[in-house]
Amino acid sequence: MNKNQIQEFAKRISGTQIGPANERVKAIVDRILLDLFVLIDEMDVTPEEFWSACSYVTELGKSNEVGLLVPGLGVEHFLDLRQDEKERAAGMDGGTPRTIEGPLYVAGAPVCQGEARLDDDTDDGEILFMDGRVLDTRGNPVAGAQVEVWHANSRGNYSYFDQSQSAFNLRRTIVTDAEGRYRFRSIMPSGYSCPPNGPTQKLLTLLGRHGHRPAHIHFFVSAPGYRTLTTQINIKDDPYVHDDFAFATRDGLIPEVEHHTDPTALHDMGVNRPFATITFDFVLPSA
Ligand code: MBD
Ligand code: FE
Repeated sequence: MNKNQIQEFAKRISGTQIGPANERVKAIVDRILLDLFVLIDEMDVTPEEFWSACSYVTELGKSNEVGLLVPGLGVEHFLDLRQDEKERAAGMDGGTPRTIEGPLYVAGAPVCQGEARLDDDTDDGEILFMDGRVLDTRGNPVAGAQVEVWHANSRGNYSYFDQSQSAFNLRRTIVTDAEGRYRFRSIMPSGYSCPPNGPTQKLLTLLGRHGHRPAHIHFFVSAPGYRTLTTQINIKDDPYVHDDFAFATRDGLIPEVEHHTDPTALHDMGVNRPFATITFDFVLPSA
């Protein structure tokens, strides 16, 4: 088929409207179909290939992995890059870099004032103490900000999705104190890997790719009058820190990690095994 015939065909499909449409939805669907027809034609996609792709999408949905493939294909990071660009153009940039939410947030975690313990004491991974402040772009503390934090356990699994963990394990909302401070005790996360037999890993393998993320901790940081920040920090020592299948690692999101083994340090922190510390401030631009 030539390009004209394909365009005429796409117009015919688009022209079958018999009542009011949602114009935005219609414009997007029309465009997707035109691009799909062109792709099928130019790449000579066979019916077998096409139906195999349909089965794949069905399997992706049934396995609840749409939200996993989207970051894996770089699409979620692409949305971040566009958001950054829009904010730069509007002169609303600055602050801690945003990065993808991913598919594993769960609303409704317990709310704590100033500090929290995130783990339920069943994980024997390295103890982690993290602290810092929420600041505005002038460096003033933001008191009463909400720091929502969630991360994987030492096996790389998230509570709720991993039913062997207690409810809201490694998930809390911490409200900053008068100096804008938050702090928590938890367990050092391990990196996440896509389910090895799931559809996301299946496609990644066809693309010659791995499905690993470096160890990371997610945050939503919000306060009235400020732009809500969705971000993550990455754990510096992780071999995948610059090789994330979800493309979420960014400069400014890889804090130093200190590992403490000295008995005096353990005693001072009231723990009986080695621990790590991370300090990280979040900077929120005004809304
Ligand atoms: C994760 O933990 C994650 O953060 C993303 C983006 C994708 C898969 C698992
Ligand atoms: Fe994650």
